[in-house]
Amino acid sequence: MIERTKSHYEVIVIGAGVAGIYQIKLLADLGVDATVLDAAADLGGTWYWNRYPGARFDSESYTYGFSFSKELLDEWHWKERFSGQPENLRYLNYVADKFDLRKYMQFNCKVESAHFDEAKDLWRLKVADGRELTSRFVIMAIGLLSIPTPPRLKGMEKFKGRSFHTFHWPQEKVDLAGKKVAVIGTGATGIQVIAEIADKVADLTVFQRRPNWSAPLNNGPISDAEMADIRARYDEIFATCSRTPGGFEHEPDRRGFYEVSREERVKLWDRLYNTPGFAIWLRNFREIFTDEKANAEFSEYVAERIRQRVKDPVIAEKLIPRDHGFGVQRVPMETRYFEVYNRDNAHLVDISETPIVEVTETGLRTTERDYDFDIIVYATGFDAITGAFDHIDIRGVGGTKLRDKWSDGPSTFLGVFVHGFPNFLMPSGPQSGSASTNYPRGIEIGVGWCTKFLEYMWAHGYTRAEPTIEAEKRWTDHVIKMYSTMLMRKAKSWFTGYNSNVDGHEHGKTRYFVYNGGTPKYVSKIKEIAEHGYQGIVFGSASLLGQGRDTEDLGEKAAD
Ligand code: NA7
Repeated sequence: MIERTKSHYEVIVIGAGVAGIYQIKLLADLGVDATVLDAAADLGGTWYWNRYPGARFDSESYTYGFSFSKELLDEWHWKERFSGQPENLRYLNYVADKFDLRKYMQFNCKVESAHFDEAKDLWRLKVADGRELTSRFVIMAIGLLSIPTPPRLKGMEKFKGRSFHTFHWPQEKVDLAGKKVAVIGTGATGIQVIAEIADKVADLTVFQRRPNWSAPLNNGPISDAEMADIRARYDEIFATCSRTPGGFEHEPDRRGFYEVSREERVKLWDRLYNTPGFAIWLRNFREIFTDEKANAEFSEYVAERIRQRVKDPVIAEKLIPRDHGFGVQRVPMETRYFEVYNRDNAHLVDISETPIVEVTETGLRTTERDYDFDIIVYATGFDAITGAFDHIDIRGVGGTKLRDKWSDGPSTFLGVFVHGFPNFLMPSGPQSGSASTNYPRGIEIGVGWCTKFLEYMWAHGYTRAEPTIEAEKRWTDHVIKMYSTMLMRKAKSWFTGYNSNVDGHEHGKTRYFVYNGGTPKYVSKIKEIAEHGYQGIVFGSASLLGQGRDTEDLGEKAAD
């Protein structure tokens, strides 16, 4: 266990999830004096917190694991094509233990503030346990969806039963047998939890504000023989992931939507509906993402599938989205979700018609009636992407608060750096390609690149680095430009910063969170920047600290 009396490190990594684990592995390999701080009682990030029934990958398990160690790849047997939370957390623990990384980690360490000390080129961090730590560099590995947002309903504190956001699903077993349960929210999380618990509770009522497009996950076990085959093909699998836009094995159909007949299109969709994972989204025609008419035709195909699966036609229509087409929001993957509504113990309440008015001592009150429950589950999403940054008091040069700088949405250079916040790195930051891809595939790219960047700084004796405002503006403009052709730009989704439970995140104010250019394009851009001496970054050296700063601007080149 790490010495808690030590107060200075060369690098402090915030977050011990997938990104933090890989980041500390690379720093440990280099012998860098580094630590990882995490607010949780143990490692795992997303997979530590989200313990709700049904929590599992939508990424093929074997594309989600780390690729950096052949030995690890040979040792680990994924048991399911889309592995569940308990196994995923075991995996991350296995990795940390195998590479002896736990000794660099400090848990129950909530970072409350991080202020840059301009005189010393240092970050000063305050931890909730009262300690003050300093480091030359801070690496933000704080996750994309780590600030849960319960609804802001009147009377929530009055409820006498149990209630929790899915992110805070209790660690001990929750006895669902014989219970009357409410689930509010039908995003990726709600859809997973609803399908998993429907046959385990006495009575389930789903409160749906807007339905989501969703399609079968097509999960299944991975046998020993299949795992042996996957192991033999790992190089090929990761090579495919690195050339596809989303970091998956799924490649878009290269044929033009309008070049093939309707019959051909339906043939492809029939196949994709039964193909595992995001195939239905990412192996589809590319026009689905950009062309209203193509998107509408495919959405109607999926609507028909829903009608076929739900017996009550009135309920079926309520489960079909009307305000957005398929795939413009994050597509939840489901396992017999629609069949839940054929069960006698399951009920759907459309709260766009009869909104929830308040939480009562015994349940929920809508404009229509009262409902009694033993358990209320809030599957109401997250303050996505920038939320975790906003929850730390981060101040850069001149005391500027990151929260203020990003109040209308993030602006970054490469999704990695922020002007005015030197020595502050985000391996999967907003607007980075690393954040908008099969997460660990993006993480390995982002963390690897940031580590090389630090090595460059150490090799040159630099103690300070930040992007120019011009470089940041060019990158942010490039990110915004890429939204112009995407139907998703109009969506009411966390992709665009929408969250009705967070002030300022109402619909209509798009936040440019996501890099839409795909992994290969992102990688070629960040590689080029590195090969040209990190153009757009201003470096400084501490050698003259106190006697005036020695800075070196290595020139500029268009980021896009
Ligand atoms: P999402 O996708 O943001 O979904 C949240 C759901 O909760 C969605 O159906 C919302 O309805 C609903 N919601 C949110 N606030 C309320 C209130 N106040 N009242 C009623 N209903 C509400 O979050 P998830 O956790 O499902 O998924 C997040 C990501 O986790 C997912 O994309 C994966 O990457 C993993 P709305 O659509 O806003 O009307």
